[in-house]
Amino acid sequence: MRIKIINPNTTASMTAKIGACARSVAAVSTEVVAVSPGMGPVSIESHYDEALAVPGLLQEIATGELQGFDGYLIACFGDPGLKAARELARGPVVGCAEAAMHLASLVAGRFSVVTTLGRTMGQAWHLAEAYGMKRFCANVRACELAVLELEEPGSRGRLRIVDECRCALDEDGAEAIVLGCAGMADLCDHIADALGVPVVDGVAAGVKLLESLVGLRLATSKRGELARPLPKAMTGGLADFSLPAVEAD
Ligand code: 2AL
Repeated sequence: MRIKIINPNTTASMTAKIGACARSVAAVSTEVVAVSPGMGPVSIESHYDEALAVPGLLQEIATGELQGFDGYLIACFGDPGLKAARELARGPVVGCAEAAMHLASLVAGRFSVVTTLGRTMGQAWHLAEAYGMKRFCANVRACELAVLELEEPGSRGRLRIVDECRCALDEDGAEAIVLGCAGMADLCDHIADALGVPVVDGVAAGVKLLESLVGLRLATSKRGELARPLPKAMTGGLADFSLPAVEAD
């Protein structure tokens, strides 16, 4: 199967890291293509960044449909544009927060999310609520690290994240950790080894969920809410996003 991982921020080094982590867990028969959109924020750590990441992300879904991908992973912990992406795609689309939270809920009574900046904690709580995962979520914690600090070799980031994860176990009663940024994917094994509890990275979780869904031939339902959006003109700078009428099969 062929899966397309879209890092909705435009930082190439993070996309390469996400692709490598995804390939390290993917089955040998799974082809993983990791991309960033051609436009958008270099990192996503506010609602404004999320909103502006979505058009480029949707372009990647639209081209992915022409390229024949079997499924898509949105590799940003805010899961930006997830429902809109599902409307465009025939195959399954998984967000890395929803993948990580669901898998964590299968291996622990309660998990804590450890994320980057404190200002992104609200979105993590919002997603936990929206996904029905709030009752498994002991806490959401921030390391006060900017996303792009994760890209700096030798930054204080790794130590800071391990410390915060340890506090989650000691203070929240968490039994597992959910990593709250796709840019933390490469730290997963190190943190799991250091702490001795399940540590769930949304990139790896998303790849394995997509392999399950595609393997079971479970595609996005095109009946109702997630049907293709209605044919419609978009105007101004969004003209390229106009949707023509599609011929009936
Ligand atoms: C993220 C993420 O996963 N990628 C990004 O640019 N921002 N999320 C986060 N909470 O920092």
